[in-house]
Amino acid sequence: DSIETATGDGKSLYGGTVPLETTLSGSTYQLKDATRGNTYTGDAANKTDLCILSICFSRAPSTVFTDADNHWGTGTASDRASAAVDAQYGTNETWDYYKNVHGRTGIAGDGKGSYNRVHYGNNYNNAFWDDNCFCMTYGDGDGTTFGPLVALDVAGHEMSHGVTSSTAGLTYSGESGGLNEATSDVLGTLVEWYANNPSDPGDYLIGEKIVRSGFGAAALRFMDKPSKDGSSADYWSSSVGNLDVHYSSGVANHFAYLLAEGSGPKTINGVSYDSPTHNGATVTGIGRDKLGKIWYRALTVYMTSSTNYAGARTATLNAAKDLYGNGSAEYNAVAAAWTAVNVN
Ligand code: ASN
Ligand code: ZN
Ligand code: CA
Repeated sequence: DSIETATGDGKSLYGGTVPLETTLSGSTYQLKDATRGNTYTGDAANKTDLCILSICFSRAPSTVFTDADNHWGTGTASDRASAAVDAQYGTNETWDYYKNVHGRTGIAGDGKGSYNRVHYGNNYNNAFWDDNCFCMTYGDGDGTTFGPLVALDVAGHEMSHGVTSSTAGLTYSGESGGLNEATSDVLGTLVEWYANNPSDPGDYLIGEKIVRSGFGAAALRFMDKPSKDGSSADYWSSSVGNLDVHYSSGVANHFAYLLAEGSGPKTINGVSYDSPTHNGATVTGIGRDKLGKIWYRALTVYMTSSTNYAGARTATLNAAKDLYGNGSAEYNAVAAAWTAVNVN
């Protein structure tokens, strides 16, 4: 059979109708993108992996989605292909963000694509990146607390765990674990902004598309004021490393928001933020693009597996020095934003 690349489209759950690069094999289209390292999306058929630590005795399938006319999904969860459209779109935007903004081709930077599995397990309320399969896995959610976990910021968050693994390798506990989680929140959020999708516009909320009324909050996490989730830290203290990594991340998420947008009230894309600061410090924002440049360089050049919050301050200052110069407005803003979250 002949194999060729084709351009189709899909009706997603969260991002409207999106373009998709697919593979025509004989007379059947596959949800597989040769322009992005053969990244594909498969159906896990509601099965789960059986793994103990990183050794897997069996794995849920990843049967590639196929379609007859290259128009994928219906935009509703009644159709198994719709979540697949979101997942494939999420890998596209994440691939494009890293390639076009940071010059990084693929999660590992080697041009290699990853793959996605959707419909993992039953009512599964999570999504995760796995370095071993170099793949993404998405649950459908239980419908009460979470819907299908295939939103753009979740895709960007999870795949950024793969980037962290192949660069700084931040250990997933203590302060380095918080920095690992924050790296995924910051870069996942920048993927969402990069995609510029009117159905899922950029914001500083994590998971706003996937939470349902039973969750009891508008999002999983809030970068402008992390304590809004009831558990995350707004400021560094000597005990922050004892928190779960999804809560110790708050300090760096807060830093990132302040560095991009500055302190004080602000409404962006219809969402209101009011970021507090330690001891009432003020920060003048330098914008999202420079935040991304500084964080990515800090992650890939200066951070190591054991970097803590004090080390993150130094790493981002070094990155800002390289990119914009010692004593530049950007360098000074990095210092001010860390001081504003009590990292001195
Ligand atoms: N969704 C979770 C996260 O990325 C799963 C995990 O890998 N810890 O933080
Ligand atoms: Zn994470
Ligand atoms: Ca978001």
